[in-house]
Amino acid sequence: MKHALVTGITGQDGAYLADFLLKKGYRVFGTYRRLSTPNFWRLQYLGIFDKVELLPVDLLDSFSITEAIKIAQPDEIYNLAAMSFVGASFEQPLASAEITGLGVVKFLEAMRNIAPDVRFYQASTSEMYGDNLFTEQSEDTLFEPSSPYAAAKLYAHSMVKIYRKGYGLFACNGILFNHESPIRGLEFVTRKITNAVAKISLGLEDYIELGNIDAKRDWGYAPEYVEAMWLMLQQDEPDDYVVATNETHTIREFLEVAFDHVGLDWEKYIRIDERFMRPVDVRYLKGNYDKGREKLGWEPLTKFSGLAEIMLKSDVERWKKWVNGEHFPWDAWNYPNEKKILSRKLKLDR
Ligand code: NAP
Ligand code: F7E
Repeated sequence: MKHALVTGITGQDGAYLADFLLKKGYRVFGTYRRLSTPNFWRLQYLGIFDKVELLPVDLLDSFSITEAIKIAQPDEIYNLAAMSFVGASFEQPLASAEITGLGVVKFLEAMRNIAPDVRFYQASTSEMYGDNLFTEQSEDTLFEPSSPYAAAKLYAHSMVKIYRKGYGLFACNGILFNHESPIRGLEFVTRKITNAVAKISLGLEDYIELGNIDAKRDWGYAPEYVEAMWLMLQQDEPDDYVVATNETHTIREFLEVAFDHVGLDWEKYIRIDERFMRPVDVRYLKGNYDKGREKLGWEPLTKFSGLAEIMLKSDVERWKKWVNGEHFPWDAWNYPNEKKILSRKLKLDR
């Protein structure tokens, strides 16, 4: 039986990947951070909490990484752990560098020393392209990061290539464009919108506050993207691949589609708030995944409006259950309104 070690198993991709690998017959080890309040709700939501084995790892602690590799004895490592919210990386640039950048090198070094035959997947990102282009992006496009998150990811991406070339490690970068789902974190714009639209449609909220709704993103469906991660590690040679849909849409369009599903006019429920604007934003992302299609045989099936529908239906269903007093593993009911969080942008109004 193959062993997989998945970092960040409590996150969106970690949970879907664990589910995918279990169905493929893997023994799945997942790393989690010790928190004062456990956050295994995604694993519970997918019904796999009892099927995975958990190991305590913090990417700030290289000994915990080495120990996890020794215990799990993996054939494949999927490094999905990161501080993944771009907005927060402007608030915590040093933590971004330490966790999202240096954390990856701790894995590569551990592999070089004690597990050189393990196959390694690194969660790279379309954010690395930055805000310099208005044409679609491929594996050959220049990177020009526009956030501490993207800069840290580009460092990690480069180190994966260096260890692959220099030490012969089987290490791949998946340059994934935005991918969403009903278990996406609530602060990301798609889920922020579907969660709020569900509440508005049930009379539980009045409006949504957003930042730059003209930004364009290439949004796909997360359960399909984790298969591409796995496919990369099944090839004869390690390489880097773009995973995307090759479509791009504004946040404005996402609002239209989401509100359409509940029969409301989006423009009546939106407030643009300067506090949700980023110091630098990425305005245009559209991924060319020709290489992945040809070499991995991977193709996205769920596109923009189908994705919005899946997310919205699920949020409406959950809030209806909540109104009826039902309890189940879910994040939104105890999530603080973002206005509660004071930060550089979201500071006190006086
Ligand atoms: P996510 O839901 O935010 O999950 C991130 C995971 O990383 C969580 O399990 C989190 O643990 C863990 N983590 C954070 N800091 C850590 C630390 N110091 N030590 C150990 N674990 C830590 O993100 P996602 O959407 O699943 O994304 C997975 C990966 O793909 C990330 O690396 C992200 O940057 C990258 N990526 C995502 C997208 C996308 O559109 N989703 C696109 C391209 C690349 P807690 O639960 O304890 O916080
Ligand atoms: O923002 C704009 C915001 O936070 C998308 C991560 O998974 O994908 C994700 O990063 C766009 C940006 O995702 C709000 O300014 C407007 O232009 O959903 P997001 P992201 O920054 O693209 C990449 C590929 C990753 O790798 C990351 O880990 O939406 N936007 N108003 C807003 N965004 C948020 N979050 N909240 C707003 O109110």
